[in-house]
Amino acid sequence: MSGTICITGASSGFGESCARRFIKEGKKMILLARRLERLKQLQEELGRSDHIYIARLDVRNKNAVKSVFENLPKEFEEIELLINNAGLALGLESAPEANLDDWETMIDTNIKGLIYCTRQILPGMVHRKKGYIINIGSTAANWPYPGGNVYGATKSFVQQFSRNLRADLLGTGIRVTDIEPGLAETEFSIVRFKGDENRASKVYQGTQPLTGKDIADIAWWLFHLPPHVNVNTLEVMPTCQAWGPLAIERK
Ligand code: NDP
Ligand code: 8X3
Repeated sequence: MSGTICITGASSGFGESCARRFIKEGKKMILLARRLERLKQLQEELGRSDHIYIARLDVRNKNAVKSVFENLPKEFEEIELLINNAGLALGLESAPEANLDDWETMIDTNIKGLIYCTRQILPGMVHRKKGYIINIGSTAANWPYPGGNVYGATKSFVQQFSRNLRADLLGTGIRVTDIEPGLAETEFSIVRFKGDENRASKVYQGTQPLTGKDIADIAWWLFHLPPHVNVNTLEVMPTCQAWGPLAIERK
């Protein structure tokens, strides 16, 4: 089958699981992340090196994003599915104490990196009148929590950008979905807590969180829905997660 599947942030978590899920499609795949060694290992393990193009990419670097997509080998050029997954949370401090550099990194990665990749692949998709963009948002876009401040706000951007893409792409046949996962065990919390694995593991203690495979299965299912069906937003939590009451300050 023709068409290439491109996954950003494929070196761990959801992105890596999507690579493992989508390799079974027999399609070509582009796997991008900063940790090239991880991508090489994954490419070797998946055993289809002729089908998999890997490249080191920091999505925050606009010129690097342009260069990667403009210099793809010819046989990988026709991207049919872009999974905009690269992203991160940094810190859980409340706004007055949060690190401004962390805030900027989240904005640069989750918002700017995502729009750079999207803008780069859109003209080709529009030209071919075929394509699917799956953005990885978060429940944090919908449900504020203490310390979520800028992370949640970046995911609200992803949600609204996804909807606005739908508005702009009407008539092109291109589909857009924002998958919004809740608690999921990946390297997410290790990154959030800057390598503190003990603190990260406590986030999942006593729970059955979502896994990378769960999200990959959902992405795969979305991709295989008939072309006339567009799921706009798909919010998913583990069964062990739900909403709490609104917080009230009592004197
Ligand atoms: P992981 O930390 O396991 O994976 C994050 C991936 O993003 C890695 O492959 C990492 O690769 C990549 N990445 C981070 N920064 C950059 C960058 N500047 N350029 C390129 N790639 C980058 O976490 P998850 O799999 O959980 O996270 C994937 C997405 O899912 C994120 O957008 C996250 O916000 C979202 N999400 C996660 C949830 C969770 O609870 N786990 C829930 C809801 C959403 P590398 O470091 O090699 O560059
Ligand atoms: C990740 C889920 O609840 O840590 O997006 O924000 S949460």
